[in-house]
Amino acid sequence: MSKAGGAERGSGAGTRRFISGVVEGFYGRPWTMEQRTELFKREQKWGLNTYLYAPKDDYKHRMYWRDLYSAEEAEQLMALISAAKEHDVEFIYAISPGLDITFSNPKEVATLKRKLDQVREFGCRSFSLLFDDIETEMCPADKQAFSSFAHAQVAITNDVYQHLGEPETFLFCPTDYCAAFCTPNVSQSSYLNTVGEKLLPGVDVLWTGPKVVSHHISVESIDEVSSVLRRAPVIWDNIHANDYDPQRLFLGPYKDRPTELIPKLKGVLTNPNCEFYPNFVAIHTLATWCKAPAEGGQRDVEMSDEEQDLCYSPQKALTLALTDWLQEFFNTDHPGGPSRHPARLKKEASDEEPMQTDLGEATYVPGPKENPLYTAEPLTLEDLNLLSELFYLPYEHGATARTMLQELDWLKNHSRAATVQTDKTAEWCSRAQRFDDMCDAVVQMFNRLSNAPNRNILYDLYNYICDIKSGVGLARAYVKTLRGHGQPSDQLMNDDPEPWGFRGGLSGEFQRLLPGHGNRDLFRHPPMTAVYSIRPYCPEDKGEVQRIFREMQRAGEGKASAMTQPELISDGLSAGETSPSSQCGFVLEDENGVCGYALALTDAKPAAAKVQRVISDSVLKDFPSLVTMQLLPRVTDPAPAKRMISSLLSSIRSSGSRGVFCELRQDDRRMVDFYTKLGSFKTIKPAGLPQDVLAMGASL
Ligand code: GDL
Repeated sequence: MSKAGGAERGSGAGTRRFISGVVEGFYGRPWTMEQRTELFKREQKWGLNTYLYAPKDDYKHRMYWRDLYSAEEAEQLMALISAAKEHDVEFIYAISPGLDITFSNPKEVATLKRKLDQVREFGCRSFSLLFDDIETEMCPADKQAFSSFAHAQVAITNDVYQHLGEPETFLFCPTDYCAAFCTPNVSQSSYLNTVGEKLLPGVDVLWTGPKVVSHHISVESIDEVSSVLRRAPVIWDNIHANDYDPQRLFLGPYKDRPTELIPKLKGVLTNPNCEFYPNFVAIHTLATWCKAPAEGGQRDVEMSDEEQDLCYSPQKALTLALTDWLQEFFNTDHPGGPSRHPARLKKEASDEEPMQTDLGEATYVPGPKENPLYTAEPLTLEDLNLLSELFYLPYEHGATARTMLQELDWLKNHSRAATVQTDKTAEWCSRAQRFDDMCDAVVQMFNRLSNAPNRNILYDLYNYICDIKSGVGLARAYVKTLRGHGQPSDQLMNDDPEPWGFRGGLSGEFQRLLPGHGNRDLFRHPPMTAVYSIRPYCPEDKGEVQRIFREMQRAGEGKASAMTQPELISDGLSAGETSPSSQCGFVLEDENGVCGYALALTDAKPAAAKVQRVISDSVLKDFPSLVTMQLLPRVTDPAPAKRMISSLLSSIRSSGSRGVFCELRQDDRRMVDFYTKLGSFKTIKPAGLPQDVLAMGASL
């Protein structure tokens, strides 16, 4: 076999080769037989040597693991196994019996052996037993027969391994397959220690690193797990897996795994995106990583960043991958592609010569006063670079994505400069223009991708690029509104937005309701001085809320020219005389305790009556609910308060209310500013409002 640089070396075993390639191990729609065959071709071309067949939602791999393959399925599997052989790729057949197997029942063991015997008859010589993502509690029969879950799994694995004649490649995936799952930790995990001790030495163990989706995999972490397992692990890498979030796709390079790991591992298999075609980058860059010279240049111990890996540069590997991938987009050798390519691409289009279709007919040529034919601009390497940067890696956005987020954040925080002449106005305008240009590049990339001849790649990418185009469109419209250039249709906060103005569906709504929403965004705001948490208000908070209310009232009195401050409808709520409506209270805490609150009454009428305020029915019809919020001066960051009020507004909306209003003392600039900046609150002028009081309302 002609193996790549990384393929022949390995875990100190000398002659045993380094397993490198792909595990089809994700949840969701498995790849087709054609796609897998295509994968083998690519693996061979790029010097990868292994494919692990483990599609979670393939019936007979996991849920119905006992069922033998039908004649038709057998034929397909046999063809696949021979295709792998043809391309020098080792086909490993994995089975996941852990959902319901009774380990202690000999019939179950016999069924498992029978199933693997059948696959062996198809020509397969390498196997794997997977025990990931299963219940760890054993059934009573197994509890009686085995001293632990690890003992049960190891017994059946050793038995099957021997039954199959101790194949050269046999992989075991433990239930605790990453450090985060080990109790109390890797070295003291009794589960892993049992596996290390009892599993026959010819069986290799899969490991995903510190976490299920590991950001970094360090040499030390591999040394630690290898010593417990008593063998070098095979990494099952979920760095490019996207089956856990339908809005994400990973087109960044293989990264944050130092190449010094190579001699310490038995192999690396990547479990990539569910969509087959966009995995070009994931697999191509892994292949580049595997080829990194075994003995790189001298490393400077001070250099810890992965870019300092002298043997492998993620950025260079990415450029190599994207350059090759670009060619694929022009490939029409598949059903559904245009037949006239490349003649219809702009550059090649000729005005004079009628073009020939595959059928040899002359194509339509518009006359002088007729519509010109639609011409597609060809996709460029820059487009693919941008695409990769927008869909980079699970813990990192690409450079352009980071810049766009930073710029939008800056434009938002300095929006006053857009409407009022300040020393920042010129800078604001030029940065707004730059942001708009970046958004435009995303739209242009979308257009060129949508016109690319290879429809297979496009269709796999389509939902993602559509989503990012809309997301960027919203941001662009928002910047225009800040400038005062927005069209009514651009307004994000209008009363009746189209559904694409509030994105994310039900799952998005759940996320926005959770207090931690946004905390883990990869783009971080300038470091916060404090860590805040928001939690629902409970009756025990009454005293603290009262205290904050009084303190802020005193501060207001100090500022106000007149000693008496006008009474607000919400004062009774803040002072604890009235309780907030059910689910309509939140408190903000920092390390020193409660530092803010947001409370609401879904029906404002009784509270208004208490302070003898008559609010007209027409106002109450649009804004039936009342909110109040207060923060101690030590809360200088507006972000947690914004999250708190948006959680409160969501709760009020869930109660069926159409709108809310708040009353503010006119000299309370901080709160007036806060509500104004939220964007959703507008000043309203109900009759009978005391002179120094301002009311603001928001529709829900
Ligand atoms: C997992 C699953 C895998 C899934 C991945 C990402 C392993 C060993 N098992 O835990 O099937 O695709 O997470 O969601 O990684």
